[in-house]
Parts: sequence; C-alpha cells; structure tokens
Amino acid sequence: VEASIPEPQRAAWKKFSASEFKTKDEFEAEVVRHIETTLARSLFNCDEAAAYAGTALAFRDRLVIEWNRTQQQHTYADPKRVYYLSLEFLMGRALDNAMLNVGMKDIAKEGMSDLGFRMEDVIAQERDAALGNGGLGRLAACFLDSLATLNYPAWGYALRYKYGIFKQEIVNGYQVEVPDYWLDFNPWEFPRHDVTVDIQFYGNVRKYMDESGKQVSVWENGEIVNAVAYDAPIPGFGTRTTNNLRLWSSKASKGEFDFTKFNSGEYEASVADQQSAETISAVLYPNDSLERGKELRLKQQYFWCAASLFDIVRRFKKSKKAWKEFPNQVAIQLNDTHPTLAIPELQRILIDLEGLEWDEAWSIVQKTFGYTNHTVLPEALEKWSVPLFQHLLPRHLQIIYDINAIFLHYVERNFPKDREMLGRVSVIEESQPKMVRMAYLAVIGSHKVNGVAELHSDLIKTTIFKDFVKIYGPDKFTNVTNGITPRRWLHQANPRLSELIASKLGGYEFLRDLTLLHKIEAYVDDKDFRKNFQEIKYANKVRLAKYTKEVHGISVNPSALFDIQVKRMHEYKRQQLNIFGVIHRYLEIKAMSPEDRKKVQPRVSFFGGKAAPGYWMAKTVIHLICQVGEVVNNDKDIGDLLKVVFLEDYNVSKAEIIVPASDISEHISTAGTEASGTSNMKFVLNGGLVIGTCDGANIEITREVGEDNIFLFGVLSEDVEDLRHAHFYSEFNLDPMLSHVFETIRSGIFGDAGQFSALVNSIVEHGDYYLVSDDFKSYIDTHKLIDEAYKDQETWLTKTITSVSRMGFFSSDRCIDEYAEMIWNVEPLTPPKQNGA
Ligand code: Z15
Repeated sequence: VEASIPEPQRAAWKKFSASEFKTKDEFEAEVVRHIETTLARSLFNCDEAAAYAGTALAFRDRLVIEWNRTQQQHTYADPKRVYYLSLEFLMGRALDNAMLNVGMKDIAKEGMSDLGFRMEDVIAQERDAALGNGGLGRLAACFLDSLATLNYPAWGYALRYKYGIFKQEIVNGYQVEVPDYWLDFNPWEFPRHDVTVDIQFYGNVRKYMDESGKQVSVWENGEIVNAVAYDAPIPGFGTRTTNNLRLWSSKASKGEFDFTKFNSGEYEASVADQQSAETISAVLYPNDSLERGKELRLKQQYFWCAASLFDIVRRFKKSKKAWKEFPNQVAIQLNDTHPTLAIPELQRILIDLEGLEWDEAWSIVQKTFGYTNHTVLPEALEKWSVPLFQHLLPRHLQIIYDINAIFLHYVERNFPKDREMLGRVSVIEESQPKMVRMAYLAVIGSHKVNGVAELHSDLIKTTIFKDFVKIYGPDKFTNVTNGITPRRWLHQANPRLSELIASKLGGYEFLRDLTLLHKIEAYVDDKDFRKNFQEIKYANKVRLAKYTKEVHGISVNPSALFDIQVKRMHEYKRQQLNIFGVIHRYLEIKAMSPEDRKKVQPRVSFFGGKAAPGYWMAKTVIHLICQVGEVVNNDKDIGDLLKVVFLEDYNVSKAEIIVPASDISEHISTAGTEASGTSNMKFVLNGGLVIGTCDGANIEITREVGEDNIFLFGVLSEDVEDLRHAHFYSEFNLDPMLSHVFETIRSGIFGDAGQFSALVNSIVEHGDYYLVSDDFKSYIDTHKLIDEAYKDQETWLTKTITSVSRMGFFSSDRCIDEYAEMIWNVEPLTPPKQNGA
C-alpha cells in the first residue's frame, strides 16, 4: 500500500501531518483551541466540564497520533497478535491515565492552572467507563494497560454498552439502582461506521451434497443485526505503543428502518424492530459470579463473538497466508466462559464458509484459543438450555453436538472401564431441559486452561475439571496468578508514595519493573523515609475522611485505624462476617468501664460494594451495615472509638481514593471460594496490611511479604467440605459470641429484626454454608491482634514498608509476560525510537 503513493503526495502529507504538543504553552494553545472551536465555548463560559473536555481533547490528539502509528506498524510487520475477549472492561477514568502514561501530567497541571483550573477538579469531571462488574472486568482493564506498556500487539474486544454497571444509591439504608447512561460526552471513543458486520440469529440449517459429494450446511432465513465498531486508544506507559480496544454496538440492519413497513404506515413496527436490535448492546448484566440464563445475554455473547471473529479472520485473510498459519498469527484468550461461542463460531467459519475439513479446522481452533477460569462456584458456571440454543443458533448447536460426539468417542476409547465418565464430561448435560455446559466446551476447544491464583488453579484440577485432567493430562492446565497495573494502582492513585519511592530508586523505572521495589527495603530503618511514608499514609486517610464527611456527613478521626472492605457484595466474600464482628466490637465497648474504654484502639469500619439487583441476601447485608452505622455512629458512649461507614457507589475512581487510605483491608472469603482477589494486592501495594483467609492470592501475598506481615485466620480450604457436612449431620454448634450478636439483632436495636431473619437463619437454621460461625472466633481474635499491633506504630510501619517492597510479583506486567510465554507464544513489537513509522 505504502509504495503505491506517489512521492509528492507523501511529501505534502508529511509536511502537514499532525504533531504532538511538547511544552506547556503548546498544551495550553491546544486546550484553548479545542474549547473555542471544537466545543464552541469561550473564556466567559468555560466551566470545569468544558475545561475537562478541552484537556481530554488535547490529550486525545496525542494518543491518536501514536495510535495511528502503532496500528500502521502492526499492519506492516503483521506479527502474531493477541485478542483478549472479555464481556467486561472496567476501565474507570481515562484522562489521568493518559496524562501519566504519556508523561505530561505535570506540564498539563501547570497549563491548566494558568487557565484558572485545578487539575484535580478537572479530572473529577470525567465519568467512569464502568463496563464491568468487579474483579474480572478490572483484571481485563489492567491487562490492556500491561499489554500496551510491554509493547505486545494486542486488541481488546467487548460490547459498547449504552448503560454500564448501575449507580448505587443508598436510600434509607437500602440499595437503589440508578441507570448509568455514560455516553453523553465520551471523547475517548471513535465510531467506525465503515467497520460494520452483519450478525445472524435464528433461522434454520439446510444440508445438501455438493458436486464432489461433500456434505454442506447452510444457515439461512435468519434475522440480521449490524455490529458497528467503536474504538478506544489504550496508551502504554512510557512507550509509544498505543493499542486498540474495539467495542461493538448493535444497530438494526437496512439502515434506520424497515422501509417497506415504514412506507406502508407501520411506523411503530419498524421502530420496534430497530429498538429490538439496539437492545442487544444496551446494558451490562449486573451479576457478578452468578449466571441467570437469559436469552438476551446469550444474544449479547454471540453478537460480540461473531463480530470479533469476523474482524480477526478478515485481518488474517489480508495477509494471504495459508489457514494452517492462523494459530501462528492469532492468539485468542477467553476471559471466563462468556466468549465460549467463539469456539463453535470459528469452527463454523472454517468449515461452512471457508470449506476446510473438520479435522483441519478443529486443530486450528484448539491451537488458537486459551481459556481462563475465574471461579469454582457452581452458581457461576454458565449453562445454556438446548432449546434456547436450537432456536437462536441452530447451526452452532449442531457443531457443538459434533464436537461433543467426537470428544466422547475419544473418551470412550481411552477410558473404556469408566462407564460413568461419559455422562460426567459430556458438553450436554442430560437434564430436563438439556443444557450446554460452556466451561467444558471451553476446555475442549482450547489448548491451555488457566486458573488465576495457585490455590485456585490446583482446585480446578481436583474439582470441576478433574476428569479433563485425566483425559488431556495435567499439562493442559496451568496457573497464571493475577496482577494489577502499578501505573493506576500506585502512580495514579497514590502519587506521593510513587514519588517517594522514585526519589530513593533514582527514577520511575519501578513502574515498568515492579520487582525493583525490593530496593526500598533498604530504607526500612531510614528515619526520613519512614517519616515520609507515614505522613503519606496519614494524608491519604485525611483525604478519605474529608470525602466521608462531605458525601456521607459522617466525621471520622484520621488517626483511628481504618479498616476497609470494598468489593462486590456476596455471601462467599462474607461482608456479613465483618459486620457481625463490628456488632461484637460495639457490644464489647458498651460493656466496658470508662477506664477500660480509654485503652480501646479507635477504629473506622468502611464498607462499600454493589449487590446484584436480584440478590436479596446481599442487599440485606448492605441494609444491616447501614443500620448498624446509624446506631453506632450516633451513640454518645462510643464517640470516636468506633464508626461504621457504607461508602455509596463503589467504583474504580472511588477505589483510587479509598485504597491508599487503609491501615487494614478485609479479604475474608470462605477458604476455597475466592479464585484470586485483586484488591488485596492494591491495598498492600499502597501500604496497608491485610486480614484474610487462606484463600486465593492471599496465600501468595503471604509467601511474598512473609507471615509476620499479614493477619491470616480461619479454616483451610481442604477442611471446608467436611465442616459443611458436619453442620448437617452432627449438631450445629453456633459460636457463643456470634449467638450474642444474633440476640442483639433480634432485640431490634438495629431496626425491625424481621428484616434480618433470613440472614441469621442462613447460619442458624440452614447449615451455615459459608462457615461464618466456624471462623467467627478466629476472626475476632485476629482483630484483637491487629488492635495491639497497631498500637505499636513503629513496628506497624516496618510491616507496611516491608510489605510494599515485596509486592513486585503482583504486577500485571509479570502476569502478561507469563500468558505471552506459556499460552500465547507472542513476542513484543518495539516501537521505533523517534518519529516516522
Ligand atoms: C468475577 O469478577 C470473578 C469471577 C467470576 O467468575 C465472575 Cl463471573 C466475575 C472474579 C473472582 O471472583 C476473583 O476472585 C478474581 O480475582 C477475579 O475474577 C479476576 O480473576
């Protein structure tokens, strides 16, 4: 393509090609130009929103220049690319990240101050891109940051939801969900109306023999919906590489309306068709770790997989390579089972549309895909009913049946003695109605399956995928422990700590190689360093205290121990254990003499997190936390000794304020239930300690920071099953302290006890599935140790500094390099040093 453009034209383009601002003055000129012309506003009506828009557009221009360059380089070099398919990308805000990754935040700050604005206020104007629920979506966002930073040629593919995760309001102590329409002004996305793909649904399959006697299947008479691409630039940190996140938006085909209907006066019917098409990408499903089997969700999954694969295959075909080269050019990672339809879809493209033989096609498919599992919870494992599949995706169901038949045949030949095996491993569950087990399909269609922390990766091999380890051998299964990006979760969220570290390490190289953090351990006894470190933590607590006062009207003392649990509300994460512990603490203080109260370590218990709208038990826990807060925070006996705060609408941008402010954070899931957890890593990296169970990544955090620097408690995952069994088959012994807590709840001091009876009964009457009672004493005792440890501020400080210095392992850069090496077999493509591609 390049060579076909005549020299004079090239010269003209080159002469006028966009250039990047380099100085404060050039930056200001760009901001003013955008405000005056792009936005048609002026000095006299430039509010903070306009200042944000101008700043964002100025930085957007910079990103676009590098983005175009990167994409051109990738097109030209045509390396193997990574495609990360995720239904969720919990990106948060883009401006601050763009400024820091480009390395121009200080210049921009000064420039904005010249123009009369404080950078903090400008940044705060941006709405979060909240296209995700929790850990899985945020992990995908961290991965994009690392992929770009490490110069991997990579794309993210997802849906352009009109509504992200709902906003949470707390009204009279109850969660209320408010829609999150976030697209009013989004300077970070670029519609690509020229990149539109037809996606088919419903219809039937016609089979016939062609001239050569080959069976051919045609999927016909379906309904077509258009997928329109919207692209967002993903800048790497300290590199010119700027990758692409492609989001698909659904649109009715045939333009806006069905013109036959429209012209014959059926306006409403034609608009209804349009709306039904647009519904596909309208809203993110708000369930975290829970599958609900809704038809629209399956439509979303196919729409997104089919559009993404069409795009990937089209890009491959441009290179004119043989099909067998496909897995050498393309690695597709399935983030959970949500994109599993990509497996039968690629098989369909290869055999039905490209005319490959089944075996050749299937070998390409298996080499192309990798599958990441994020949970062992049965209620989170996706299953789709066969009748629904038959209706919506008839050809895919046939292909799945064929994949399964060949697979079961293989199993039968290799395990003739295990008669039960076939039923256990079949992709089709023989229930009423029959169900497609998506996780099994993902395992069968991939060459590698990984868990997200060591314990979790071991557990999947001995539980949900046990038979598949026998069938394929253990090498198909591997571990890649999760990580977080130190750019957002240290440099951006905690700039002062980042600066302090940089001052000792002689620069910011640790943000590209987090293992360099180990060098700050040498300063653990350095007086000045310690003082600065402690001051930064205090300042971060003051910031959260200010926020708490402004937003919630609750005064908290920044010198108190800040105890934080922020994550999605879920029984397995056990926020109920935490709030029962808080009630216990309250009762203890109430029972003390004034003398004894003086010895109590003051504490603030912060909670935050959304409950899925239909998850009543999780909503009840929110309600209990709010009610306990009402009582405790207004009790004159208690004062600053205990405060309870429910932080409304926890999201990424709020996490950036909350995470750096913790002294202790809670990661207290029932052992064996939290696959990894990633906020635990964020808190420790920011100088907080962890109270946690022996679960997920807590175990590896302990290995890295040392047992003395973490507060572990509770039963081990290997004992969980027996304990659950014992609850039903021998007498259930409720912990006496917990029993006292329940009596207090029943007394009605936290409001009508009836509201909490289901919560209490899940423990007392229904077998305490999450082992709250079993772990209660150990939990309370461990908090006592924490109180004592915190009183010795010097030792505490040593623990926090030591822990930070040992967190290098948990960078998502390490994680991405492991995926690249063990699963994708891709290499970085380094950008050229200066201008010119
Ligand atoms: C989700 O956020 C996670 C697992 C899931 O199966 C779904 Cl549907 C959503 C979380 C895990 O619960 C968490 O432990 C893990 O750290 C995170 O994925 C990223 O792997």
